[in-house]
Amino acid sequence: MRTQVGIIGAGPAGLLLSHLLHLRGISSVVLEKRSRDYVERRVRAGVLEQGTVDTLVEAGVGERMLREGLPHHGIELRYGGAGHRIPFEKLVPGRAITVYGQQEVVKDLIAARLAAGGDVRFEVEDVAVHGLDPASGSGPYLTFGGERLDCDVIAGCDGFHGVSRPSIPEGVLSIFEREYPFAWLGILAKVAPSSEELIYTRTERGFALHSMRSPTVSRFYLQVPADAREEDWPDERIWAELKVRLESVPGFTLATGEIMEKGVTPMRAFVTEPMQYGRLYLAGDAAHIVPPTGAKGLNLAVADVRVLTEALAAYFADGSTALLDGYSEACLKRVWRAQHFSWWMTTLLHTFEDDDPYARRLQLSYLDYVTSSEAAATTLAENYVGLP
Ligand code: FAS
Ligand code: PHB
Repeated sequence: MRTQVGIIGAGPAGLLLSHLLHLRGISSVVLEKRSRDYVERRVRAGVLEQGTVDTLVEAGVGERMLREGLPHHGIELRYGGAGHRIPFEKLVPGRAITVYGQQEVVKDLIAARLAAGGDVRFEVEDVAVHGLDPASGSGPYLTFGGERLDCDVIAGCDGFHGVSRPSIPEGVLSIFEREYPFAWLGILAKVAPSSEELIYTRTERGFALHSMRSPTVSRFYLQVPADAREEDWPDERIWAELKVRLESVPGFTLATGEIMEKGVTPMRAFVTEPMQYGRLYLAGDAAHIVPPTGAKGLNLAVADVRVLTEALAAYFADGSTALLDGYSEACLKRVWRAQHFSWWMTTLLHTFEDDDPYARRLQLSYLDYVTSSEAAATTLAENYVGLP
């Protein structure tokens, strides 16, 4: 078999890349190790930047998102017994975020690819990358389940635990990473949101986030110890802790309901430089991870794919490699901005056990500044809705 672009992974990065390439008349094959049902049910991110919304709409896959997504024109920072709204409409007029579950984006993209006759293969086993070294003479190709797919280019969209990044020879990549001393327990609950807003809460007991997926489904996150396991958190304990942390302002009552899904996500930051080797290009979580406090993970994947699509379109149009050669540099500028913003939001709002009293006062002073200075609040707002 041969295709122009062999794509490993049917997450947001791989599926969007396949769709955008199709719109440019470029063929691809997507190889996914999990089942379609699994990837369509996997609950993860929920916040789409303005740029991501625009990309999906321009690519003709935004219709259901526009119908069912929840536009948000601000967020609330809650700490010290009070709530403070960060008003996007005032600070960054015309730009907002849309709450629309990542699994919904994945469903929309899979539907679009299959409707267009796209070649997306699920439950593919043992994908391996070959021929990256020009000296091999074979050109790049993928093997899987006893088959071989010859490609002009390979896109590694297989997430943090994928096979593409490890297929790059030792010594080529520089890795930058940070492990945080806590994790997030994510909860999906069949209960109406208790507020219109996303509420980021800092308390001495730890961080909590109130988000949502629809008028009847809420999404919550709790800062938990780095080694926490789901079984440590029965539903009663989850609701009790969410109440303590979120009901920290007068008049706010947290509605509870049936918990449909819970999962622990480690809090880590990771960047690989460069994001390419030979004719292999890494996009999304295969290349970088951010702590989800800044809601950047999914949006960075989309941004990488936009850059890669333009580079591949130029390459297949007339063989020019300038954009492909500059792929990493073009992506990493935005990646590092998102890394910093995600680190900034995480350190601003989480409780660090080894923080001394002085550090905690600094944190509270910074929160006072962000919620009282228009300049400081604009810094948060323009990064949160996504830089152009
Ligand atoms: P993905 O990991 O989504 O997709 C990679 C795909 O490749 C997967 O379908 C995988 O099955 C497949 N794959 C892996 N190895 C393979 C192989 N060897 N062969 C074939 N296929 C292979 N971001 C936020 O902004 N907010 C959040 O709240 C948030 N929560 C998260 C919770 C969890 C548990 C995780 C893991 C991530 C979370 N993220 C969050 C980040 C997340 O949304 C990612 O940024 C986003 O999924 C990136 O998309 P992809 O790069 O496509 O990677
Ligand atoms: C979510 O709704 O899943 C969500 C919202 C904001 C974040 C992270 C996740 O910062």
